[in-house]
Amino acid sequence: MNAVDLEARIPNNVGLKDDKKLLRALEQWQPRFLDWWREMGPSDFREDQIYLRTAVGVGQGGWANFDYVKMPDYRWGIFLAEPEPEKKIHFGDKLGDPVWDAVPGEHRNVLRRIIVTQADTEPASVEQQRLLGHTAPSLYDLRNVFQVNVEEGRHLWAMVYLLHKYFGADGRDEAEELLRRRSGHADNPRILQAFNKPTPDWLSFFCFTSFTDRDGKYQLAALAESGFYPLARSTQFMLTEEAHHLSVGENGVGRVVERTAQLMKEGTDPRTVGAIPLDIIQKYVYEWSSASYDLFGGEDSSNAATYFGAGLKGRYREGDGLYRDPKALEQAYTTQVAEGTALRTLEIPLRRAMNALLLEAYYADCKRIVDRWNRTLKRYDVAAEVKLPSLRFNRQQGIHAGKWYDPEGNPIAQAEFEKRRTTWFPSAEDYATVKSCMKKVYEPGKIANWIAPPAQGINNNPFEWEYVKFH
Ligand code: BYC
Ligand code: FE
Ligand code: FE
Repeated sequence: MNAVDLEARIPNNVGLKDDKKLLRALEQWQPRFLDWWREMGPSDFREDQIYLRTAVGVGQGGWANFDYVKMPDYRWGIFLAEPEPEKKIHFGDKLGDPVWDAVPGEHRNVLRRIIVTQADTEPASVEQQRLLGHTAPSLYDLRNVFQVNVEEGRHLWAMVYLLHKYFGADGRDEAEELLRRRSGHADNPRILQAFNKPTPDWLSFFCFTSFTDRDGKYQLAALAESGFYPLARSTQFMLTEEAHHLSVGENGVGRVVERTAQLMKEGTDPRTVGAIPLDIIQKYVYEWSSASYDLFGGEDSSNAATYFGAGLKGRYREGDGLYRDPKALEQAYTTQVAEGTALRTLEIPLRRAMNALLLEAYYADCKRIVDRWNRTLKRYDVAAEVKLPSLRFNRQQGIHAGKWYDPEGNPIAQAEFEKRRTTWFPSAEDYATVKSCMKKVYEPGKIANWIAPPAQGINNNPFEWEYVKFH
């Protein structure tokens, strides 16, 4: 294990100074990353002091060091979690072999592809959130979106390091492409669909960090099991940062729900006071959760079987001994799919169902946060609940793509789906309503009327703390 080198131009614990060729390549990529950040990162706010967390080490506490920084001066670094000695591959066909510290030739292409797909989501999310600073509901929230942005930038660094170090000229080309694709661009979009969706307002942002970042958690967790050890160690460290992004989402939607519930209890129509009615919150949840389900790929996937068999991508918490068959050759996964307007049972050999298993673990986690939002509604005596749609609802990938279901997962006719579309998804008018609520509040301790203050501030500071100091 290398010590953390914080003084280097690229802070790292991967011994960059001893690998001159790699160091030179990354130092050439660095100014292009900064150009991309200036062009596509948060618009404005470059000269402002943001109360940010920066990694200074990978040990306990080392990754949570807080200080005021100007975003372009943030120290994007390359950090791998500590290796375990004599680590073995713990699933798939290579079960029991030592983990790889180099890329096995036969898996080079698939591994590169997984890493590029993972990498691509990181800058994409920064691009999607680019304008949000201008409408932040409080300084606390403003600081949070910037924290998420700089860390997604660091996640890009984490993947670009792997591409440069292990994939030669191809890896360097991919690293360039990562700075060229653009979220939502007609000709050169980001790879996965949810990362091309506009995120025009803070309710979208909170839904994104609730549901889409949560896909990130589950994908990273699956990669943290990888037999390609540098990838596993890299994603293990990314997960420490990811927890904050998820709490921003879960608490963010929770605070919107709370404000709406307060108003409903008082008998005030949220629309009349610049807040967001519950039916619009529900539509956003339908929209972002179902778009995020698609990020798991198909439920029946030969790619997924290959990744698992090769020991590249495991199940959620595969290493914790939760599964009785580490080769996943014995069982089948049973699910249901529409046939006309009925459901029929479908059996998928377990290895091919790895995406479906990960999606189920993710779904249970989403259910937990929605239940929490519903407890808030109940606390304010609001009878209505927010519903998490079925995994079959509104899918563009996998076994349900091209089929039609209502949010409960009942098969319906396409015409019926189209007819009810505007009752399930935000309309132009709904977006306009939300947009009309988005007015910036930059005074410490003040907050917009559509959202409740957080229960806690950052790093034991109160909500009233000056999380952003404008220049
Ligand atoms: N959109 O066998 P299939 C995060 C393609 S988020 C477009 O069913 P597979 C973050 C697929 O590529 C986590 N295309 O699925 C969050 C394949 O193409 P080919 C990001 C899609 O391959 C917030 C075909 O359809 N990380 O970190 O097993 C902020 C059939 O695919 C989509 C990863 O995703 C889609 N939604 O699984 C910041 C991990 N789904 O081969 C960051 C790396 C599938 O026919 N990626 N396709 O040309 C993977 O492990 C896999 O690529 C996927 C897809 C899970 C995405
Ligand atoms: Fe990330
Ligand atoms: Fe994230």
